[in-house]
Amino acid sequence: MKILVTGFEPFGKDHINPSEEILKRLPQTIAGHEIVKITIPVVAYKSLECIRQAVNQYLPDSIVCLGQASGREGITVERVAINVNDFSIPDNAGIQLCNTPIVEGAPAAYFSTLPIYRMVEAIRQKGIRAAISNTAGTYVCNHVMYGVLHAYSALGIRAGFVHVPAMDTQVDDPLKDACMTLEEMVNGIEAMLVVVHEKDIVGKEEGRIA
Ligand code: PCA
Repeated sequence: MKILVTGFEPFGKDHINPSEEILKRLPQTIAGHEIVKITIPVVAYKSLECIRQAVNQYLPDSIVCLGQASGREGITVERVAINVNDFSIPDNAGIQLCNTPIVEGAPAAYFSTLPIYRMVEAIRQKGIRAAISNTAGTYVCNHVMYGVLHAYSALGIRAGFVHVPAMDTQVDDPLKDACMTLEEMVNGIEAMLVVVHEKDIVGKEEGRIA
């Protein structure tokens, strides 16, 4: 299988984005899957246009988008994207969209089509903190997740979004503030990508891990 993995440029006050740093360190092949990596801008619609070009060029079987969520303790696999742009800060083009739909007239939300429970389990099996998240926010990460699911779900391309915490080098006090080392994140994301084309865990009590 071919997996397109995306990361973001830095945004806001940060000069580095762990999602982009992870991309640089991921191998070209993981458990037989070919990994195609692209960094996308933190800009509404332009981010989606970059993904569209990459999908046309590489024809991936799945799309896994990565982004930074400062304040979160672990790697969080997103369940759902909503059809709302409501940016708390301007994007990197200086535009701050407020209460607008991402795609006019399209459904209110899309669920990830990745095996999110299986992915969380795979990360935890490496001893790395991970959980399901029920909100990708209303900024560019949610925008990208929604746009990708809207564009590609019907074509049978699996897609979803995963947030990573701030890196230890980005926070004031790594012992107190929520963060992770880049090495831990890379190990977790690598373990997670192994299972992206597996079936999800459904309908059994012991499968409830989030
Ligand atoms: N995180 C932002 C956008 C880019 C990124 O890495 C978000 O959570 O929306």
